[in-house]
Amino acid sequence: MEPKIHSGSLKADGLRFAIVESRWNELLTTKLTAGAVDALSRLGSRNEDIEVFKVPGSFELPLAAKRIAETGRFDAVICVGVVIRGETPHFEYVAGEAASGITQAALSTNVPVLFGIVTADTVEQAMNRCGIKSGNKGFEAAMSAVEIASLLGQIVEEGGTAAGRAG
Ligand code: DLZ
Repeated sequence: MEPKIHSGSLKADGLRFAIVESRWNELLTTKLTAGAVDALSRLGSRNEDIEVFKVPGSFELPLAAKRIAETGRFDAVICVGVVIRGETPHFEYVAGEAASGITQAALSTNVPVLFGIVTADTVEQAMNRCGIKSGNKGFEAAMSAVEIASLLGQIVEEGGTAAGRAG
């Protein structure tokens, strides 16, 4: 018998999403938010099921994401920000703490919190990753948000625990 495989679908209808947007490098972060909204809409989300929260900088993303996740109103929280090494003397702190804080926010709330932060060496590199030329990290994070929210929705406790079945 083949193992049962669970994987998330790319259907966003019926799911609710929060986008947390850093205002630092706002010309670019608004493009990430637009990319995320575009992805969610293409996957079936309605605008009334998407809310955007703005924070001052990427360092503030994790706390806001955690509080938003704790409300229980959203199936996933998508964080978007842009941190540019050449312009940020304490780049490692801002980018590193944002990354580990986002992980903690997800693990402590059991709500997916997505990393849609562009970390780049230069403004030009950052622009390229915000949809100015091709890829958009907000779009990618939103796609992942739909998939992981769908997968988590499939994980239900069936037939007791493994320990219980083992007797
Ligand atoms: C202070 C700062 C700097 C220098 N650079 C960035 C950046 O490139 N991207 C970003 O999102 N935020 C930056 N910040 C702001 C910090 O994230 C934070 O908002 C402040 O340090 C206040 O806590």
